[in-house]
Amino acid sequence: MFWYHMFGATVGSLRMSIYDISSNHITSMWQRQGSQGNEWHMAQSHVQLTEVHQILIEASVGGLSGHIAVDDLSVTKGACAPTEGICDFEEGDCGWIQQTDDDLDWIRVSGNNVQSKSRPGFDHTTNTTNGYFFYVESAPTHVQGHTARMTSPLLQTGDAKCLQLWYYMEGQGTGTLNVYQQFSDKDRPLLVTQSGEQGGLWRFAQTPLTVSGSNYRIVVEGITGQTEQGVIALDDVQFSDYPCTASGQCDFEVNFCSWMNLLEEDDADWLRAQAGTGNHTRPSVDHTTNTSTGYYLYMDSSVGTWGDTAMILSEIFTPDSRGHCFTFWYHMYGYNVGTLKLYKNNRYKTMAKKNIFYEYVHGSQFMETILSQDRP
Ligand SMILES: [Ca+2]
Ligand SMILES: [Ca+2]
Ligand SMILES: [Ca+2]
Ligand SMILES: [Ca+2]
Repeated sequence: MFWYHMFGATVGSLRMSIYDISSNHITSMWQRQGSQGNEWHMAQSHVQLTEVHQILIEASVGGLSGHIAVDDLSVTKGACAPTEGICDFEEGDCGWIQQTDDDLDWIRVSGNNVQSKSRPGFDHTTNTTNGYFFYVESAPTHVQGHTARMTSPLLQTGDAKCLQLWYYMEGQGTGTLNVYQQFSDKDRPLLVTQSGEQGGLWRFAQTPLTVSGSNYRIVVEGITGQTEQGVIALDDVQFSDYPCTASGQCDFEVNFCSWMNLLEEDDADWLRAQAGTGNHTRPSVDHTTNTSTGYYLYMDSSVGTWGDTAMILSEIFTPDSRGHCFTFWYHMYGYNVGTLKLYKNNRYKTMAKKNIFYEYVHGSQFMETILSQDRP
């Protein structure tokens, strides 16, 4: 276990590996890339090796701006203490049970023992090929519409207000992921549903849980699609005491909500920081609280080269016949400040094929726009 602090526009990456002394072999156990916020985070990894080994902590520099710090490293015997309310599937199935009245099972695997071509190479927790997740694979005896269901341990109504999870759906003809809240009295509302290819990255989903009624289990259902290439995977399921934030909404006071920095497609990261900690070109108060203690996201344009980009990506919004209104507040100030762009991205395509939806160059007033339908 150790604590780490990674912050900056071009912060680079941090990796923990196991070095097997006798075979000279290095195995990655945990990895983070890009800014992780201006705060300390804990990382832990359960290492089970029979050979004598050492732990390597490796930082690589991403550019001119940023730092990586580690502190309070410790090694204790036995498994890591579970974090309450979170199941990362690293130590086991967390008491989730495979159903037998269906066609297939969810299988707990790590990236390096999945055979299927379309697959998450990395899990979401550790970001390495050694981290575990659950997935449904329909090959080799593919039949469209076959289901795999697994259920959570029994939960007391009101224990959790929000269910958060990360899913991965990739491959031509990927099927459907459904998440239900199955009450003891047979009522079974559908909480989350996604179908088809979702762009080959871990996606965030969250849903409010009904807090009255009988006790319940969460049911996660994978349904195979048109072809055997499709894969559906699940990781980092969390039951939260706090209500879910509204879909797409974020004031950045606590974290990034469901927004995430892109790591491969751009040059730098958006940084989340307290207003009062900045230099003269950053706003001295945030918009939510109008105080210097409020938080916002910013891009540090004083580093890097002209034309560098930093992108954050939202969760997926389901089409609505009335459309969606997307509203945000922005502040652009300074000499040669650059450009702020808003894109509507078709989730079936890569970011390289994104459509420019709205572009604004300079100013600091309120901006409001209507997002059109995003049907495949
Ligand atoms: Ca995991
Ligand atoms: Ca089954
Ligand atoms: Ca704020
Ligand atoms: Ca980035």
